[in-house]
Amino acid sequence: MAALADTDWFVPAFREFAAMIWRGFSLVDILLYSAGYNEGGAIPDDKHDLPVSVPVASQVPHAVGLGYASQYRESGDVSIVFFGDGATSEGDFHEGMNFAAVLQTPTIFLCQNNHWAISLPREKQSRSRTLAQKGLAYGMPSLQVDGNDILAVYSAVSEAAKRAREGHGPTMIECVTYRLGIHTTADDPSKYRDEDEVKEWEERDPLPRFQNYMIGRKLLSEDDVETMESEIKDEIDQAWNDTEARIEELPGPEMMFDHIYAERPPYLEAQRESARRANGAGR
Ligand SMILES: Cc1ncc(C[n+]2csc(CCOP(=O)(O)OP(=O)(O)O)c2C)c(N)n1
Ligand SMILES: [Mg+2]
Repeated sequence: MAALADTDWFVPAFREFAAMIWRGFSLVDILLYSAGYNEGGAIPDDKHDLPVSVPVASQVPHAVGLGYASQYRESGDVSIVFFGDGATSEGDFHEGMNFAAVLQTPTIFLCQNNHWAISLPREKQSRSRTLAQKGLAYGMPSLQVDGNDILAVYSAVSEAAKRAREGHGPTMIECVTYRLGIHTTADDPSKYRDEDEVKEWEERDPLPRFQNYMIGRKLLSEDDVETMESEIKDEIDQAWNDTEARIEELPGPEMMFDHIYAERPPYLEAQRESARRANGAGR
């Protein structure tokens, strides 16, 4: 996102928290959303950001539509959409890619190939030698970059954005990376993958790698790192305290019954009341 303008359209999947922080989302909103409160996912009207999209690849056509609108209105805005290796098997991905290439929309398709779609490994996801070649098949410039090299990704996105702004259409960028952590808090990767593979990729973790690069170039000192880490830790602790305070003020699980029926049928009203009481007792 650092390579793009605030007015460009940011279309995330569910793994873009760093990009969201860059775009100005507050930690409290991010934590609130992750704790199950939609209030944390609300986007102010003047922002060119879309909310988190959980249904895999469903965000791809949205980004293409935004690019198409930008082209039609000649606003000069680029749209960028994030998705995973698993998403490249979904219909929405293929429909979006084809539409973008045919209409030459200013759209960047940013694939985070982290080698896993929950428990499904990359080699069982697709027979294609690279994921980037799927973009070539649709007729758009496509490239594979080292996704753990921050500067390589920055450079690839900058070039794609320049092409899009000059009217040369979409680009697909496959960032080759690895999901070091668990997929979600309900996941146990030890059931399906080898610890040695994880260890190998830990060596290529983009954060220490970029930090070492900056220290080597004397752009950052060990002291700076220590100060920043302690400031960030405080910021996170504060954000979590603030999030808990916000949660206290919000309705509990009974809100799942809201916004479904204009007038709630009696049996849902009873369930809602029971959820409200159970939640109150838990607090
Ligand atoms: C349409 C749809 N099918 C299944 C799921 C369940 N699901 C959530 S994430 C995920 C895997 C996604 O893999 P990938 O696209 O590689 O993204 P990653 O999580 O690795 O970043 C699946 C199958 C979903 N959210 N949406
Ligand atoms: Mg993946």
